[in-house]
Order: sequence, then structure tokens, then C-alpha cells
Amino acid sequence: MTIEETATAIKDMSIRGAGKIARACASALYELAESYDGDDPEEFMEMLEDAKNDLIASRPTAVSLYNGVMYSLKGIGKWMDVEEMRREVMNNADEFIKDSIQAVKTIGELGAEIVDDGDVIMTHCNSSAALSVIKEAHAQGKNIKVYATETRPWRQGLITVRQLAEAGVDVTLIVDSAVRLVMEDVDKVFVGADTITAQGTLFNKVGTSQLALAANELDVPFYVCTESYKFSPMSLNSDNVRIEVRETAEIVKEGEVPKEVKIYNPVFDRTPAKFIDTIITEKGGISPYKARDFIIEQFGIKEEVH
Ligand code: RUB
Repeated sequence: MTIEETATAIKDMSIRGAGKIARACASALYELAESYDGDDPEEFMEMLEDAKNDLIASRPTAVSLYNGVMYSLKGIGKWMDVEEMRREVMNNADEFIKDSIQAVKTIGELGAEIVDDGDVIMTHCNSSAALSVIKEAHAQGKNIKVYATETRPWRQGLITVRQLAEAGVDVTLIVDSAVRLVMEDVDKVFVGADTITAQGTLFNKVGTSQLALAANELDVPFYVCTESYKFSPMSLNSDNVRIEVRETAEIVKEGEVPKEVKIYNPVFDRTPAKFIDTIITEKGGISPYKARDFIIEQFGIKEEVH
């Protein structure tokens, strides 16, 4: 897919989920590098810069998208010749996609160790990383039962229940407002992530923080399953991540409510570190309070010494 097609597909949600959108961006940059047949490094650099901006602007909350784009473009500059630049982008993008797919698999294996035979699990929205854990636990022969939330307004929960049913997992669909009641029967919560900040704050599908609150009240462990590129290198001084607000037509159809009714459709929310037990990454489980150290190490950030 071209850069434009990819950005459009991400905006209109035909490609969705933080991991998938990051891989789609890397793949679009690969294609751009592969198809460039000019010989002007400056021109190519400008094309890459425009592509970067268009891709990053396509969805604002998931840092995976930013990290996937930056990884694909790392080490590129107009001092290189075009061939070198093209090769570098293609290698980087390819490496990002392969590592990302492997990371989801590893998270599944590590996370499955936490799942006990007989566990009742709740998940929200549709997260490849969270489902990797659940499917792996099931594949290991653990007898588990899963509650999946519908996840209004896009109803990504329907994708989740289809995927789990196909894997043979015992899965029950619930509406979002049933979370608190059903949590009384739940042993563990596994959700995905769009962004994790240095403060250990999780940004994920709207409603995630309600699962976290209910889990906290009932002493149900709350686990976040995430590849390391969903940690934000820009968050060292602030966890002020922009929450995407989408069109009101996603919630109600034209004429369903009086014109003077305002409609607000934020599609992600913020879950503070204190509600998270462990963040399961492909590099192991970490406390949300260690997110800052993890980011510094992961992104090789040099902190200023005062
Ligand atoms: C998807 C969502 C998922 C995370 C993680 O929201 O919130 O929990 O993106 O997904 P949307 P994954 O449907 O709006 O993209 O683990 O697959 O990266």
C-alpha cells in the first residue's frame, strides 16, 4: 500500500490496533523506498519526511505508530546516496515488522505463564498482544474462560470473540456496562496498550480505565500486554498524550437525538500506574513504576546530569 492509502486506511480504521498500524506504516515506507526510481537524495529525503508526517498524523494516540516510523527511518540522511538510503529504509522497516510479530508471540508465551488452570479472564477491545496471551494459555491446555467487552462504538469486541472462538477458547461477550458486575467472577484482566508513558500511565481503548477501577476494587490483577515500541520516548517529562476524539456519527445516526444534544466521542482513555499490576513486554514483565527506566534503556536516551 502507498503512504496515502495506508494513512487513509488507518484514519478510517480499516487498519486498526496499535501494533498493526505501526507495521502498516513500516510496510508503506518499505514500499516507498522500493519504488523510488529517482537519483536525488534531497528529493528522496523530502518524500520520506512528508511520508513520515502523513503517517504519524493518521492516528494521534498510539506511539507505536511514531516509533514504527522513526525506526524505519533511523540513520537516514541526505549525505547518503539514494541506493544506500533505499536499502537502509527497507532493512529497517523489514526488521521492525519481523521483530514486532515476534514480540507479540513472545508476549503470549511470557503472559501465559501467569495464567492458571481454571482462570476466568476479562479483556477489552481487540488487542493482538492480550489475545496472544489468552490463546497461548489455551493452547497449553489450560482450562480458561474469557469475558470480552463489546467495546462501543466500533464494537471491536466482536472481532475478539470471533478470534477466540476460532481458537477454541470458551468466550462470552458482554456489553461495556456489565464490566463491574462480571468482574466479581473474574480472576485476571489482560488488556493491550496504545501508549505507555514514563509515568507508567496506560493509554488504551476508552473503557480500559473502567476495567482497571473495577479490578482494583475487587483485588483482581490487571495486566497490560505490550510490545516495547508502545512505550513513549517523548513522555519523560509529561504523560500528556493526546486522546483521539472521533466523529459523533460513530455514536448516533442522524436524527436519533435532538440537534441541541452535544455528543463527545473520545476513543482512548488513561489508566494511571497505581491500577496496573504488571506490564508484560517481550523483554519480560515490568512494574509500571519502572516504565521510565525501561524507556531510557530501550531508546538509549541520555538524561542530563544537573
Ligand atoms: C485498539 C486498542 C488495542 C490496542 C492494542 O483500538 O485499543 O487495545 O491498540 O492492540 P483501535 P494490539 O481499535 O481504536 O485501534 O495489541 O493489537 O497492538
